[in-house]
Amino acid sequence: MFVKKDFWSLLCRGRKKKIVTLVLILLFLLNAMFYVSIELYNTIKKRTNNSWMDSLRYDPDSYVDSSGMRVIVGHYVGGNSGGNLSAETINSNNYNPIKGAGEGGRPVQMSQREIITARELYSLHSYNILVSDKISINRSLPDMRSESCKNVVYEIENLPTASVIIVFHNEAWSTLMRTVMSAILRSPPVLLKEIILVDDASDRKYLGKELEDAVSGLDKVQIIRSANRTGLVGARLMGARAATGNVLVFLDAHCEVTTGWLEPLLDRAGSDDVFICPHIDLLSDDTLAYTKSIDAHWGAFSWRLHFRWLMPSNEVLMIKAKNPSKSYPTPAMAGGLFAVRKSLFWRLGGYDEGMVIWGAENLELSWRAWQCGARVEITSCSRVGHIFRRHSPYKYPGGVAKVLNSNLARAATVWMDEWAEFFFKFNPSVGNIRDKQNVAERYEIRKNLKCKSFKWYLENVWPQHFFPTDERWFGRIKNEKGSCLGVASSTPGLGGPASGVGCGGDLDLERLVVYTPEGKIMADEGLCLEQGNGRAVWKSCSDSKKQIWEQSGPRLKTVDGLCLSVVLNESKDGIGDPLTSKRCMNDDKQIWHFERVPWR
Ligand code: LR7
Ligand code: MN
Repeated sequence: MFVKKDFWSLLCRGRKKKIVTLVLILLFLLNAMFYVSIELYNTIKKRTNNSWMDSLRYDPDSYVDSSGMRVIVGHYVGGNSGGNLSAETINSNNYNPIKGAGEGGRPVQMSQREIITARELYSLHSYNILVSDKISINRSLPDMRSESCKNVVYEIENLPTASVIIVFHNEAWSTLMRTVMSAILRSPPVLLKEIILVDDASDRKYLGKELEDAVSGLDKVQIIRSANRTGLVGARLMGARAATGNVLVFLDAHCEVTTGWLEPLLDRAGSDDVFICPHIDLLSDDTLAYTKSIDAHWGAFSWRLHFRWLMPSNEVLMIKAKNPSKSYPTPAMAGGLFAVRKSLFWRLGGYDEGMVIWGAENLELSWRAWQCGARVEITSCSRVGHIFRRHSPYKYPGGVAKVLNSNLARAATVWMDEWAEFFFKFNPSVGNIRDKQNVAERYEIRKNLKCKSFKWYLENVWPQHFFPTDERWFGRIKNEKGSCLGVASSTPGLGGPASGVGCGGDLDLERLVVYTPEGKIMADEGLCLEQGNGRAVWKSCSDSKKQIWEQSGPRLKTVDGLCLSVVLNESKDGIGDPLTSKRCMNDDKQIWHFERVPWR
């Protein structure tokens, strides 16, 4: 047997042994140094290649979809709230407005030196605080309303009054105050009953006395403080309990409202059982420029219950074209910006107090509203800018996943019926904790209000949805050659050219599709397989005939009678190879196997 001792005796004896050991150690050290320097070189190279904003901007959950619609993050990766910044930096307010900066909603440019500082400070709030601090809290903004909105005349004396509720946790002083000032400057005084700031246990020093001093001169503004970090639901409920106006108007703490924002909200909230949302424009996280967001959008959600902006239904597009100042329905709201009659808010059960910190309350509220007899709508006549952040800057006690999953589990359990089973089945990390949620009180609300089913919601509020149902086939569609239909993982939700993908397991949502009775092949994120010019593509589902695939034995035929085919390039199985429709032939590449997977 060859043991360690033999090895050494083979190599050397006595003094020689010491020399060999030394040489070995030296070699090891040299090797280690070599690797460290390679790593260092790579990091430096990476840094110089990407501009700093690029590296910060990357987020697989936010993208522009094929129709040009910006699909927004509904799912967060926690940030590092300041990283290595000193306590002094974190706790100080450096608001120092420069005359003219950001006026009219224009972008603020920085010098080379400022860019470096801005980069260091970015993680504090996940937006450019240096730029925010240069812009006056009273800055002017453009009027983004359509002409028809500007022409609507409201009888101010007949509108209900508003309590504006702004909750915050460690928000920047300048963005918070700009939210407040924009509301004061642009709301008819008779309609603005009060502005309630709810501090969700912030620990930044400048949000203490300095904030109190700032608002003490503003007679309608008050601050309520939560002793413990509760999250936005708990904080909003504190605000709602203190409110004395007729209508509750919620805003995030990094918004800026524009001319005429309040009247359409109050008009609609006052006259119907509706949660009415403004049209949300974009405040750049980099330059704080006010940018118009795409006109035709509504809110919905993906199979994993991530909030998404999508193209609205044709009916809604028609309403908008015919009467641009009319509010229109949306399956779900983004969550932060909306108005509702105080009495309706409480009658429908306020919020689920079991929801902590962040997330899922917007879906829960949207489902509850629709299923229990109210509506959720958007009015494009009320325009509010909001800073979209790519990362959450604050801490999630217990971890992001735990917080988000428990909120999602609560919402799904109470409102989604069979689709809760679908969600839990394919998201086992949430399914595993469903039984830990005590939602008895929320069930009670559903029962007492005689709320409708989730099936009703899907069929009536969002008939364009892309979820599986009992009438729709669900599973894997696998080519004879071995690859499956699915959206390539590098472009989830983005659409684009369709290729064969690896088939994955039964829980692999990326490789599972819905096949509807009318012949649409739907993937998650509202993508449908469409025959484009010379190539099949994944595109936002629409009424286009090019999205119809008729099943004919083991073949999938377009309306023109062509057969869906995988175009083998280098591979034998078609993984990564293009899909397109071709003249039907006796060819394995056109043979598809339908492997059903139970959806719940
Ligand atoms: O623990 C917390 N306590 C708080 O008070 C966590 C947050 N907050 C405050 C926070 O300071 C902010 O003012 O709650 C507000 C919302 O938090 P954001 O700005 O981090 O949320 P968001 O804008 O990224 O996320 C959207 O989805 C959330 C789901 O829980 C909320 O519903 C947000 O209000 C909502 N924002 C919008 O709808 C604005 C439009 C953007 C979109 C999509
Ligand atoms: Mn926000």
